[in-house]
Amino acid sequence: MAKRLAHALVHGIVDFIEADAEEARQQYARPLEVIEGPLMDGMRTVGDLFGAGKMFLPQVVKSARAMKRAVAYLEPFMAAEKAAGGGAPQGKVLLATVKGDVHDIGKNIVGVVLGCNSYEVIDLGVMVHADRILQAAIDQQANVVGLSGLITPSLDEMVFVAREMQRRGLRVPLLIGGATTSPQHTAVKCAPSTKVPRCTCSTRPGRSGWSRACWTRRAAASSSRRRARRRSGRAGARGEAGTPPRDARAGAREPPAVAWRAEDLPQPSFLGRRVVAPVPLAKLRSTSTGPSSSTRGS
Ligand code: B12
Repeated sequence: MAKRLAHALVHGIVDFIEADAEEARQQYARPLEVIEGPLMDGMRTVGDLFGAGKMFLPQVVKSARAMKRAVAYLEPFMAAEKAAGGGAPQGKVLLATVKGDVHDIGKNIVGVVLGCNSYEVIDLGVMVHADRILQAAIDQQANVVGLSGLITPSLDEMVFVAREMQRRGLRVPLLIGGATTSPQHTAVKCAPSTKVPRCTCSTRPGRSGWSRACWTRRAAASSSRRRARRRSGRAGARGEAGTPPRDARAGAREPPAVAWRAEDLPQPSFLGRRVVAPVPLAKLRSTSTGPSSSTRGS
């Protein structure tokens, strides 16, 4: 069954995806485990093939469609779990894929899981500017802001959103997620940019339990544990930091001594400006939007 699902995702075949998702659902304890298990594994394969140049964008679009169809099939089962469990409203979560990024499959899953855990979810969609995210969080009185992003430039955009939260005095927990995000990036780049009660990264909702840990009531309780972890310098590794790990902070105060004269420093091939011409505008644009083009702050 897992192989059939992976095959359907890789080849973008939707004909049997619902039947296979149903078979998987019966084998797993919870519908979310089907998403987190065989479906995510399938998408990882798609990502690897795409990364290796063995799949192309139109094919990945078809894969995304198949994945969305499988998730849509499983959604009512997750909703039924929620209905059976009841549960008091837990608060409002504002979700958005950050500016410049179109990936939304993961964010949508997060929204469904949160909804099933009695959160009210406001989903702003994809390619959302920081300003719109923050204004909506203020207007809607969100208890948590959740950012999704899968391409490298989104990492910088998330830092920007964190800084803007700080500048605008928005003090609600910030949840960060998406395939390229990491606890390390969140701890070292996002968390120090803002003083929100909690700044956490999660790429595995089912397993890391963020859906239970993100609301403000618990954020206060967890902050003392977080402080203790910060003191022990382990916070960065876990991605639950309000400040960077101890080593990074120590490094910021006391830069390491480098014996420049003794270092074997390579010489650049030239110094100064070099004009590269003619470069067609279209080529420049395609180069500058590529995922590896963002080096700001990394
Ligand atoms: C499907 C896909 C697409 C589809 C997206 C369709 C859609 N509607 O989402 C399409 C074809 C449009 C696409 C386009 C591009 N893609 Co793409 N894409 C993928 C692919 C194969 C799968 C992504 C996916 O849906 N995974 C399944 C979901 C469920 O996983 P997830 O998003 O990680 O979400 C989970 C967690 O991360 C977490 N999570 C996610 N969001 C959030 C938010 C919060 C708050 C929390 C708590 C948790 C959380 O929970 C989810 C469930 O567990 C990945 C490869 C990969 N392995 O990730 C490449 C990948 C992300 N894409 C990539 C690239 C390069 C691109 C393009 C730039 C290609 C191009 N040349 O145009 C464009 C980007 C355009 C843009 N400006 O955004 C690269 C990114 C590399 C990088 N580091 O920058 C990847 C990694 C592929 C690769 N190996 O090269 N892509």
